[in-house]
Amino acid sequence: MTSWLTLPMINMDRRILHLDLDAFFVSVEQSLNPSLRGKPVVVGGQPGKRGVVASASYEARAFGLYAGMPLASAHRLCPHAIFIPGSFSHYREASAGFFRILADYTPDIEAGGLDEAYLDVTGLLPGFDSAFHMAQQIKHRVRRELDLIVSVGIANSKVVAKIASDLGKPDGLIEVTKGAERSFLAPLAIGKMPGVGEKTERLMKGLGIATIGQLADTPPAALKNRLGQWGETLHRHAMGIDDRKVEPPGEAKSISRETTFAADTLEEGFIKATLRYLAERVGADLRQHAKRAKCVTIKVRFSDFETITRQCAIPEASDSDQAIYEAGLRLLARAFHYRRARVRLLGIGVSSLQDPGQQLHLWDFTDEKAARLNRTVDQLRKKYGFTSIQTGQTRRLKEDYPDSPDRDGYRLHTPSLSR
Ligand code: TTP
Ligand code: MG
Repeated sequence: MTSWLTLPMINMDRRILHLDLDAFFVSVEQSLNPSLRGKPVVVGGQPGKRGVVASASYEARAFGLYAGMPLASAHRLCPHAIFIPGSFSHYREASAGFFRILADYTPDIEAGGLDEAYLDVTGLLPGFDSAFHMAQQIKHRVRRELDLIVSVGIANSKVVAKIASDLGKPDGLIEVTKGAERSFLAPLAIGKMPGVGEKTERLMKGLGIATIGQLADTPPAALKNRLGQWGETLHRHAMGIDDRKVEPPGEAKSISRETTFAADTLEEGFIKATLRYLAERVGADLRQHAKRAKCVTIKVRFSDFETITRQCAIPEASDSDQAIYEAGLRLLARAFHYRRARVRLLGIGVSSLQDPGQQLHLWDFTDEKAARLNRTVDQLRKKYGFTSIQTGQTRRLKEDYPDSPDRDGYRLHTPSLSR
Protein backbone atom coordinates (compact mmCIF):
# COMPACT_ATOMS: atom_id res chain seq x y z
CA MET A 1 0.00 0.00 0.00
CA THR A 2 1.42 3.41 -0.91
CA SER A 3 1.76 5.75 1.99
CA TRP A 4 -0.70 8.41 0.89
CA LEU A 5 -3.49 5.89 1.06
CA THR A 6 -3.04 5.61 4.78
CA LEU A 7 -3.59 9.31 5.42
CA PRO A 8 -6.83 9.99 7.25
CA MET A 9 -8.44 11.76 4.33
CA ILE A 10 -12.11 12.48 3.91
CA ASN A 11 -13.36 10.49 1.00
CA MET A 12 -15.69 12.88 -0.79
CA ASP A 13 -17.03 9.94 -2.75
CA ARG A 14 -18.50 8.20 0.26
CA ARG A 15 -22.04 6.90 -0.05
CA ILE A 16 -23.80 7.00 3.25
CA LEU A 17 -27.36 5.90 3.81
CA HIS A 18 -29.43 7.27 6.65
CA LEU A 19 -32.52 5.19 7.36
CA ASP A 20 -35.34 6.04 9.76
CA LEU A 21 -38.60 4.13 10.13
CA ASP A 22 -41.73 6.22 9.66
CA ALA A 23 -43.85 6.79 12.78
CA PHE A 24 -42.14 3.77 14.28
CA PHE A 25 -44.12 2.91 17.44
CA VAL A 26 -47.42 3.72 15.73
CA SER A 27 -46.52 1.71 12.63
CA VAL A 28 -45.72 -1.36 14.71
CA GLU A 29 -49.12 -1.03 16.40
CA GLN A 30 -50.74 -0.69 12.98
CA SER A 31 -49.07 -3.81 11.69
CA LEU A 32 -50.35 -5.70 14.75
CA ASN A 33 -53.83 -4.23 14.37
CA PRO A 34 -54.52 -3.21 10.76
CA SER A 35 -57.78 -1.49 11.72
CA LEU A 36 -55.57 1.35 13.01
CA ARG A 37 -54.17 2.09 9.56
CA GLY A 38 -54.94 5.41 7.95
CA LYS A 39 -56.18 6.86 11.24
CA PRO A 40 -54.84 9.43 13.68
CA VAL A 41 -53.06 7.24 16.22
CA VAL A 42 -50.90 8.24 19.17
CA VAL A 43 -48.60 5.99 21.20
CA GLY A 44 -47.78 7.34 24.64
CA GLY A 45 -50.72 6.68 26.92
CA GLN A 46 -54.28 7.70 27.66
CA PRO A 47 -55.07 11.42 27.39
CA GLY A 48 -56.53 11.48 30.89
CA LYS A 49 -53.17 10.39 32.26
CA ARG A 50 -50.00 12.31 32.40
CA GLY A 51 -47.30 11.83 29.82
CA VAL A 52 -46.33 12.87 26.35
CA VAL A 53 -46.79 11.71 22.78
CA ALA A 54 -44.03 9.23 21.91
CA SER A 55 -45.08 8.65 18.34
CA ALA A 56 -47.90 10.10 16.24
CA SER A 57 -49.19 8.74 12.92
CA TYR A 58 -48.93 11.10 9.98
CA GLU A 59 -52.72 11.40 10.03
CA ALA A 60 -52.43 12.68 13.62
CA ARG A 61 -49.60 15.03 12.68
CA ALA A 62 -51.97 16.72 10.24
CA PHE A 63 -53.76 18.02 13.36
CA GLY A 64 -50.52 19.47 14.73
CA LEU A 65 -49.55 16.57 17.00
CA TYR A 66 -45.86 15.80 17.46
CA ALA A 67 -43.59 13.69 19.66
CA GLY A 68 -43.03 15.28 23.04
CA MET A 69 -46.39 17.07 23.13
CA PRO A 70 -48.34 16.52 26.38
CA LEU A 71 -51.11 13.96 25.87
CA ALA A 72 -53.70 16.39 27.13
CA SER A 73 -52.82 18.93 24.41
CA ALA A 74 -52.79 16.18 21.81
CA HIS A 75 -56.28 15.19 22.88
CA ARG A 76 -57.49 18.76 22.68
CA LEU A 77 -56.14 19.20 19.13
CA CYS A 78 -57.37 15.83 17.92
CA PRO A 79 -60.06 14.38 20.21
CA HIS A 80 -60.91 11.52 17.85
CA ALA A 81 -57.32 10.23 17.80
CA ILE A 82 -56.78 6.70 19.07
CA PHE A 83 -54.48 6.69 22.10
CA ILE A 84 -52.40 3.57 22.80
CA PRO A 85 -50.14 2.97 25.81
CA GLY A 86 -47.54 1.09 23.78
CA SER A 87 -45.74 -2.19 24.24
CA PHE A 88 -42.01 -1.88 24.22
CA SER A 89 -41.24 -5.54 23.60
CA HIS A 90 -42.95 -5.36 20.21
CA TYR A 91 -40.90 -2.33 19.27
CA ARG A 92 -37.72 -4.07 20.33
CA GLU A 93 -38.63 -7.06 18.18
CA ALA A 94 -39.39 -4.90 15.14
CA SER A 95 -36.14 -3.03 15.68
CA ALA A 96 -34.17 -6.28 15.80
CA GLY A 97 -35.80 -7.31 12.49
CA PHE A 98 -34.87 -3.95 10.96
CA PHE A 99 -31.22 -4.29 11.97
CA ARG A 100 -31.14 -7.91 10.77
CA ILE A 101 -32.12 -6.73 7.30
CA LEU A 102 -29.52 -3.96 7.35
CA ALA A 103 -26.80 -6.40 8.38
CA ASP A 104 -27.30 -8.21 5.05
CA TYR A 105 -25.86 -5.16 3.29
CA THR A 106 -22.85 -4.06 5.30
CA PRO A 107 -21.26 -4.48 8.72
CA ASP A 108 -20.71 -0.70 8.73
CA ILE A 109 -23.85 0.14 10.67
CA GLU A 110 -24.26 2.84 13.28
CA ALA A 111 -27.53 2.61 15.15
CA GLY A 112 -29.05 5.96 16.09
CA GLY A 113 -31.79 4.46 18.22
CA LEU A 114 -34.28 1.66 17.72
CA ASP A 115 -35.52 2.84 14.36
CA GLU A 116 -32.62 4.75 12.89
CA ALA A 117 -29.26 3.83 11.36
CA TYR A 118 -26.41 5.05 9.21
CA LEU A 119 -24.83 2.66 6.72
CA ASP A 120 -21.57 3.32 4.93
CA VAL A 121 -21.99 1.53 1.61
CA THR A 122 -19.01 3.09 -0.16
CA GLY A 123 -17.71 0.46 -2.54
CA LEU A 124 -21.00 -1.40 -2.22
CA LEU A 125 -21.64 -5.10 -2.45
CA PRO A 126 -21.38 -7.14 -5.60
CA GLY A 127 -24.77 -7.19 -7.24
CA PHE A 128 -25.55 -3.49 -6.72
CA ASP A 129 -24.72 -0.88 -9.30
CA SER A 130 -25.70 2.02 -7.06
CA ALA A 131 -26.49 2.98 -3.49
CA PHE A 132 -29.89 4.07 -4.77
CA HIS A 133 -30.78 0.56 -5.93
CA MET A 134 -29.58 -0.86 -2.64
CA ALA A 135 -31.82 1.60 -0.78
CA GLN A 136 -34.77 0.62 -2.97
CA GLN A 137 -34.21 -3.02 -2.13
CA ILE A 138 -33.93 -2.31 1.60
CA LYS A 139 -37.17 -0.32 1.49
CA HIS A 140 -38.86 -3.17 -0.28
CA ARG A 141 -37.66 -5.78 2.20
CA VAL A 142 -38.59 -3.67 5.24
CA ARG A 143 -42.09 -3.31 3.85
CA ARG A 144 -42.49 -6.98 2.92
CA GLU A 145 -40.78 -8.60 5.89
CA LEU A 146 -41.68 -6.18 8.68
CA ASP A 147 -44.74 -4.41 7.31
CA LEU A 148 -43.02 -1.09 8.08
CA ILE A 149 -41.93 1.85 5.99
CA VAL A 150 -38.45 3.27 6.10
CA SER A 151 -37.37 6.63 4.72
CA VAL A 152 -33.86 6.80 3.30
CA GLY A 153 -31.45 9.61 2.53
CA ILE A 154 -28.22 9.08 0.60
CA ALA A 155 -25.29 11.48 0.46
CA ASN A 156 -21.55 11.71 0.96
CA SER A 157 -21.88 12.60 4.64
CA LYS A 158 -23.96 11.72 7.66
CA VAL A 159 -25.50 15.13 8.14
CA VAL A 160 -26.69 15.50 4.54
CA ALA A 161 -27.98 11.91 4.44
CA LYS A 162 -29.96 12.52 7.64
CA ILE A 163 -31.48 15.75 6.39
CA ALA A 164 -32.40 13.98 3.13
CA SER A 165 -34.16 11.08 4.87
CA ASP A 166 -36.07 13.50 7.06
CA LEU A 167 -37.11 15.68 4.13
CA GLY A 168 -38.49 12.72 2.19
CA LYS A 169 -40.73 11.47 4.99
CA PRO A 170 -43.03 9.67 4.85
CA ASP A 171 -41.89 6.85 2.55
CA GLY A 172 -38.98 8.92 1.26
CA LEU A 173 -35.96 8.06 -0.83
CA ILE A 174 -33.72 11.00 -1.70
CA GLU A 175 -30.19 10.86 -2.99
CA VAL A 176 -28.06 13.99 -2.97
CA THR A 177 -25.51 13.54 -5.73
CA LYS A 178 -21.90 14.46 -5.31
CA GLY A 179 -21.38 18.20 -5.66
CA ALA A 180 -25.06 19.05 -5.11
CA GLU A 181 -24.88 19.06 -1.30
CA ARG A 182 -24.76 22.79 -0.78
CA SER A 183 -27.49 23.67 -3.25
CA PHE A 184 -29.66 20.92 -1.78
CA LEU A 185 -29.33 22.35 1.72
CA ALA A 186 -29.46 26.06 0.90
CA PRO A 187 -33.24 26.65 0.74
CA LEU A 188 -34.06 24.55 3.83
CA ALA A 189 -35.15 26.17 7.09
CA ILE A 190 -32.45 26.26 9.74
CA GLY A 191 -34.58 24.05 11.99
CA LYS A 192 -33.97 21.13 9.60
CA MET A 193 -30.35 20.95 10.72
CA PRO A 194 -29.82 18.08 13.15
CA GLY A 195 -28.95 19.49 16.54
CA VAL A 196 -30.62 22.86 15.98
CA GLY A 197 -33.38 23.09 18.57
CA GLU A 198 -35.67 25.96 19.43
CA LYS A 199 -33.00 27.82 21.36
CA THR A 200 -30.36 27.76 18.62
CA GLU A 201 -33.04 28.57 16.08
CA ARG A 202 -34.01 31.71 18.01
CA LEU A 203 -30.39 32.72 18.32
CA MET A 204 -29.88 32.23 14.57
CA LYS A 205 -32.99 34.25 13.77
CA GLY A 206 -31.50 37.02 15.88
CA LEU A 207 -28.48 36.94 13.58
CA GLY A 208 -30.76 37.13 10.53
CA ILE A 209 -30.25 33.46 9.66
CA ALA A 210 -33.42 31.64 8.59
CA THR A 211 -32.13 29.11 6.06
CA ILE A 212 -29.24 26.67 5.94
CA GLY A 213 -27.92 28.61 2.91
CA GLN A 214 -27.77 31.80 5.00
CA LEU A 215 -25.97 29.86 7.71
CA ALA A 216 -23.39 28.68 5.17
CA ASP A 217 -22.90 32.30 4.05
CA THR A 218 -22.32 33.59 7.59
CA PRO A 219 -18.67 34.12 8.59
CA PRO A 220 -17.80 31.19 10.86
CA ALA A 221 -16.14 33.53 13.37
CA ALA A 222 -19.50 35.20 14.07
CA LEU A 223 -21.00 31.79 14.83
CA LYS A 224 -18.06 30.73 16.95
CA ASN A 225 -18.54 33.87 18.96
CA ARG A 226 -22.08 32.99 19.87
CA LEU A 227 -22.02 29.20 19.90
CA GLY A 228 -18.38 28.23 20.38
CA GLN A 229 -17.08 25.08 18.69
CA TRP A 230 -20.62 23.97 17.96
CA GLY A 231 -21.12 27.12 15.83
CA GLU A 232 -18.16 26.18 13.66
CA THR A 233 -19.41 22.63 13.26
CA LEU A 234 -22.86 23.88 12.28
CA HIS A 235 -21.31 26.15 9.70
CA ARG A 236 -19.38 23.27 8.15
CA HIS A 237 -22.47 21.10 8.13
CA ALA A 238 -24.43 23.91 6.44
CA MET A 239 -21.84 23.81 3.65
CA GLY A 240 -22.43 20.08 3.34
CA ILE A 241 -19.09 19.21 4.92
CA ASP A 242 -19.13 16.52 7.58
CA ASP A 243 -16.30 14.04 7.92
CA ARG A 244 -17.73 12.03 10.80
CA LYS A 245 -17.40 8.34 10.17
CA VAL A 246 -20.14 5.78 10.40
CA GLU A 247 -19.16 4.10 13.61
CA PRO A 248 -20.58 0.86 14.90
CA PRO A 249 -21.44 1.61 18.52
CA GLY A 250 -19.13 1.02 21.38
CA GLU A 251 -20.60 -0.71 24.36
CA ALA A 252 -23.26 0.87 26.50
CA LYS A 253 -21.84 3.41 28.94
CA SER A 254 -24.84 3.55 31.20
CA ILE A 255 -28.20 1.90 31.78
CA SER A 256 -31.16 3.65 33.34
CA ARG A 257 -34.91 3.56 33.85
CA GLU A 258 -37.26 6.29 34.86
CA THR A 259 -40.94 6.97 35.11
CA THR A 260 -43.34 9.84 35.63
CA PHE A 261 -45.97 9.23 38.31
CA ALA A 262 -49.66 9.48 37.47
CA ALA A 263 -49.93 12.09 40.20
CA ASP A 264 -47.12 13.87 42.04
CA THR A 265 -46.44 12.00 45.24
CA LEU A 266 -44.65 12.20 48.55
CA GLU A 267 -45.76 8.82 49.77
CA GLU A 268 -42.58 7.17 50.85
CA GLY A 269 -43.66 3.54 50.55
CA PHE A 270 -44.83 4.05 47.02
CA ILE A 271 -41.73 5.98 45.97
CA LYS A 272 -39.47 3.31 47.41
CA ALA A 273 -41.43 0.50 45.77
CA THR A 274 -41.11 2.25 42.43
CA LEU A 275 -37.40 2.79 43.02
CA ARG A 276 -37.03 -0.89 43.79
CA TYR A 277 -38.89 -1.85 40.61
CA LEU A 278 -36.77 0.46 38.45
CA ALA A 279 -33.60 -0.87 40.14
CA GLU A 280 -34.67 -4.42 39.30
CA ARG A 281 -35.14 -3.45 35.66
CA VAL A 282 -31.70 -1.86 35.58
CA GLY A 283 -30.16 -4.89 37.30
CA ALA A 284 -31.78 -7.29 34.82
CA ASP A 285 -30.38 -5.22 31.93
CA LEU A 286 -26.93 -5.22 33.49
CA ARG A 287 -26.93 -8.97 33.91
CA GLN A 288 -28.21 -9.46 30.39
CA HIS A 289 -25.24 -7.46 29.10
CA ALA A 290 -22.90 -9.30 31.46
CA LYS A 291 -21.76 -6.04 33.03
CA ARG A 292 -21.24 -4.74 36.51
CA ALA A 293 -21.59 -1.14 37.58
CA LYS A 294 -19.49 0.93 39.90
CA CYS A 295 -21.68 4.00 40.01
CA VAL A 296 -25.37 4.58 40.78
CA THR A 297 -27.34 7.74 39.99
CA ILE A 298 -30.88 8.72 40.80
CA LYS A 299 -32.92 11.43 39.18
CA VAL A 300 -35.77 13.19 40.89
CA ARG A 301 -38.06 15.71 39.28
CA PHE A 302 -40.19 17.65 41.73
CA SER A 303 -43.70 18.88 40.99
CA ASP A 304 -42.44 22.29 39.88
CA PHE A 305 -40.12 20.53 37.38
CA GLU A 306 -36.95 21.23 39.31
CA THR A 307 -34.82 18.20 38.46
CA ILE A 308 -31.89 16.96 40.48
CA THR A 309 -29.55 14.01 40.27
CA ARG A 310 -27.55 12.41 43.07
CA GLN A 311 -24.72 10.00 42.43
CA CYS A 312 -22.50 7.68 44.42
CA ALA A 313 -19.94 4.96 43.88
CA ILE A 314 -20.56 1.50 45.27
CA PRO A 315 -17.68 -0.24 47.00
CA GLU A 316 -17.63 -3.31 44.71
CA ALA A 317 -18.77 -3.21 41.10
CA SER A 318 -22.09 -5.02 41.16
CA ASP A 319 -24.94 -6.29 39.00
CA SER A 320 -27.31 -7.05 41.83
CA ASP A 321 -30.73 -5.47 42.22
CA GLN A 322 -30.17 -5.25 45.95
CA ALA A 323 -26.93 -3.28 45.67
CA ILE A 324 -28.39 -0.88 43.12
CA TYR A 325 -31.54 -0.39 45.17
CA GLU A 326 -29.70 0.16 48.43
CA ALA A 327 -27.45 2.77 46.85
CA GLY A 328 -30.58 4.30 45.31
CA LEU A 329 -32.24 4.49 48.72
CA ARG A 330 -29.28 6.34 50.21
CA LEU A 331 -29.34 8.76 47.29
CA LEU A 332 -33.08 9.22 47.69
CA ALA A 333 -32.51 10.22 51.30
CA ARG A 334 -29.99 12.78 50.08
CA ALA A 335 -32.45 14.10 47.51
CA PHE A 336 -35.15 14.51 50.18
CA HIS A 337 -32.65 16.11 52.49
CA TYR A 338 -32.06 18.70 49.80
CA ARG A 339 -35.76 19.21 49.34
CA ARG A 340 -38.86 17.51 50.64
CA ALA A 341 -41.46 18.12 47.94
CA ARG A 342 -43.83 16.08 45.85
CA VAL A 343 -42.13 13.97 43.21
CA ARG A 344 -43.19 13.99 39.61
CA LEU A 345 -40.57 11.72 38.10
CA LEU A 346 -38.17 9.17 39.51
CA GLY A 347 -35.28 7.48 37.76
CA ILE A 348 -32.31 5.31 38.60
CA GLY A 349 -29.30 4.43 36.50
CA VAL A 350 -25.88 2.86 36.66
CA SER A 351 -22.62 3.84 34.98
CA SER A 352 -18.88 3.08 35.10
CA LEU A 353 -19.69 -0.32 33.65
CA GLN A 354 -17.12 -3.06 33.87
CA ASP A 355 -16.75 -6.58 32.60
CA PRO A 356 -17.16 -9.05 35.44
CA GLY A 357 -13.45 -9.71 35.41
CA GLN A 358 -12.82 -9.51 39.09
CA GLN A 359 -14.06 -12.50 41.03
CA LEU A 360 -16.24 -12.24 44.05
CA HIS A 361 -14.37 -12.69 47.25
CA LEU A 362 -14.69 -16.31 48.19
CA TRP A 363 -15.64 -15.46 51.72
CA ASP A 364 -18.37 -13.08 50.65
CA PHE A 365 -21.32 -15.41 50.97
CA THR A 366 -23.96 -12.69 50.96
CA ASP A 367 -22.86 -11.51 47.49
CA GLU A 368 -22.72 -15.06 46.26
CA LYS A 369 -26.21 -15.76 47.52
CA ALA A 370 -27.60 -12.55 46.05
CA ALA A 371 -26.03 -13.35 42.69
CA ARG A 372 -27.58 -16.81 42.67
CA LEU A 373 -30.96 -15.41 43.58
CA ASN A 374 -30.79 -12.79 40.82
CA ARG A 375 -29.89 -15.45 38.25
CA THR A 376 -32.84 -17.60 39.23
CA VAL A 377 -35.21 -14.63 39.18
CA ASP A 378 -33.95 -13.66 35.70
CA GLN A 379 -34.66 -17.16 34.41
CA LEU A 380 -38.15 -17.26 35.85
CA ARG A 381 -38.97 -13.82 34.54
CA LYS A 382 -37.77 -14.74 31.09
CA LYS A 383 -40.21 -17.62 31.14
CA TYR A 384 -43.21 -16.13 32.92
CA GLY A 385 -42.87 -12.37 32.50
CA PHE A 386 -41.15 -9.70 34.52
CA THR A 387 -43.95 -9.12 37.01
CA SER A 388 -44.41 -12.84 37.70
CA ILE A 389 -41.87 -12.40 40.47
CA GLN A 390 -42.53 -9.80 43.12
CA THR A 391 -40.04 -8.77 45.68
CA GLY A 392 -41.45 -7.65 49.01
CA GLN A 393 -41.00 -4.01 48.12
CA THR A 394 -42.61 -4.02 44.70
CA ARG A 395 -45.71 -6.06 45.56
CA ARG A 396 -47.67 -2.99 46.43
CA LEU A 397 -47.18 -1.60 42.91
CA LYS A 398 -49.63 -4.20 41.64
CA GLU A 399 -52.45 -2.05 42.97
CA ASP A 400 -51.23 0.98 41.09
CA TYR A 401 -50.02 -0.37 37.79
CA PRO A 402 -51.64 -2.83 35.43
CA ASP A 403 -49.44 -5.48 33.89
CA SER A 404 -48.45 -4.70 30.32
CA PRO A 405 -50.24 -7.07 27.94
CA ASP A 406 -47.00 -8.82 27.03
CA ARG A 407 -46.15 -9.24 30.73
CA ASP A 408 -42.89 -7.50 30.01
CA GLY A 409 -43.21 -5.29 33.06
CA TYR A 410 -45.68 -2.90 34.59
CA ARG A 411 -47.39 -0.56 32.30
CA LEU A 412 -45.98 2.65 33.69
CA HIS A 413 -47.47 5.97 32.84
CA THR A 414 -44.65 6.90 30.49
CA PRO A 415 -44.02 3.58 28.79
CA SER A 416 -41.77 4.85 26.06
CA LEU A 417 -39.42 6.42 28.54
CA SER A 418 -39.26 3.59 30.98
CA ARG A 419 -37.35 1.17 28.86
P1 TTP B 1 -38.57 9.13 15.66
O1 TTP B 1 -37.90 8.44 14.52
O2 TTP B 1 -38.08 10.47 16.04
O3 TTP B 1 -40.12 9.30 15.36
P2 TTP B 1 -41.13 8.36 14.59
O4 TTP B 1 -40.45 7.14 14.07
O5 TTP B 1 -42.32 8.12 15.45
O6 TTP B 1 -41.61 9.26 13.39
P3 TTP B 1 -40.79 9.73 12.08
O7 TTP B 1 -39.44 9.09 12.13
O8 TTP B 1 -41.60 9.25 10.91
O9 TTP B 1 -40.73 11.21 12.18
O10 TTP B 1 -38.50 8.22 16.95
C1 TTP B 1 -38.60 6.81 16.87
C2 TTP B 1 -39.42 6.26 18.00
O11 TTP B 1 -38.83 6.63 19.24
C3 TTP B 1 -40.83 6.80 18.03
O12 TTP B 1 -41.73 6.03 17.23
C4 TTP B 1 -41.17 6.74 19.49
C5 TTP B 1 -39.85 6.89 20.20
N1 TTP B 1 -39.76 8.27 20.75
C6 TTP B 1 -40.12 8.48 22.08
O13 TTP B 1 -40.45 7.56 22.78
N2 TTP B 1 -40.08 9.76 22.57
C7 TTP B 1 -39.72 10.83 21.78
O14 TTP B 1 -39.72 11.98 22.27
C8 TTP B 1 -39.35 10.59 20.40
C9 TTP B 1 -38.94 11.74 19.51
C10 TTP B 1 -39.39 9.30 19.94
MG1 MG C 1 -38.65 7.25 12.96
